Amino acid sequence: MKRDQRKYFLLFALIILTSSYFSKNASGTEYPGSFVEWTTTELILSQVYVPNNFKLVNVDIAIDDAYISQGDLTWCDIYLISPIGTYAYLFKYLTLDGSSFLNTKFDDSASNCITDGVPPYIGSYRPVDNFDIFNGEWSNGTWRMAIQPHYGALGNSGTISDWSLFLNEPSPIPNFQIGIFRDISGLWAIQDVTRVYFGSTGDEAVLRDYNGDGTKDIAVFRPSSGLWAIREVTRVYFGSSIDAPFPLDFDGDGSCDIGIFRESSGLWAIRGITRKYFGSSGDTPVKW
Ligand SMILES: [Ca+2]
Ligand SMILES: [Ca+2]
Ligand SMILES: [Ca+2]
Repeated sequence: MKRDQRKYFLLFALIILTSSYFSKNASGTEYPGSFVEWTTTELILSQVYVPNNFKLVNVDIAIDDAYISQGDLTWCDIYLISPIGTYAYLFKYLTLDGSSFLNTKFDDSASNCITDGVPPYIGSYRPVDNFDIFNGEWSNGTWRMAIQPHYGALGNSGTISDWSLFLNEPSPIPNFQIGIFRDISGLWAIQDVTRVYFGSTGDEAVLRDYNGDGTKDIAVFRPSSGLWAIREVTRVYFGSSIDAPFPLDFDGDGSCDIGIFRESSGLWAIRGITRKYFGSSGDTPVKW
């Protein structure tokens, strides 16, 4: 390759590498900002409207392409303003060098601050103010990126042709159903799942998956007789009125095993698996 060709090849490789690095590090939902251009020292506000509404847990900004007149990045402040007016500086004037940003991301979790970078600031950098100040606010509304050119710059002009806000919402809470067992009537009511009668007064609810089919089985332990009644699965006698039921998948085969803890002697008895002594009178069995 000729020298020029090699130069372009290396530049091309660098672009590929940085863009793949960048896309791997982008997180959250992207809200692209619009083209911004300025030619004076007036404050510029570039707006981006976020239609979704969620509680913020992470805010990042990407400026993929910006050019500011010769060397005038030094003479700019850029800050982000949330819909309710909270603001955080990406950087302040007299702290950066050069004229451009290229695939620059402002992210609190980056290891280097933007003021430690070199033009054109490729990669992820921490803003000078932490963006976590926005966390807990609602996302919906008009966000603004404020650009304040300062007097003293050579040209006081610039463009930001590609920038985006990235917002993360909290991870959804895993689905689970709540329910009750009313022993006086034997009612099981599991919200949005089922309503059945099984068991009677004095029974203890021991809802588990006893047959390993992935669905919990409605089940009771009757201390007066040591009965384990597992609906549509089995009925066995194991334990007595001095025992606390302690059903658990002790052997790890995916189905819950019938077991008891006898507090008076510290006996653990797991049906078909083991009997051992651990603990004594007054103790409560726990699962590690
Ligand atoms: Ca972040
Ligand atoms: Ca089951
Ligand atoms: Ca098991």
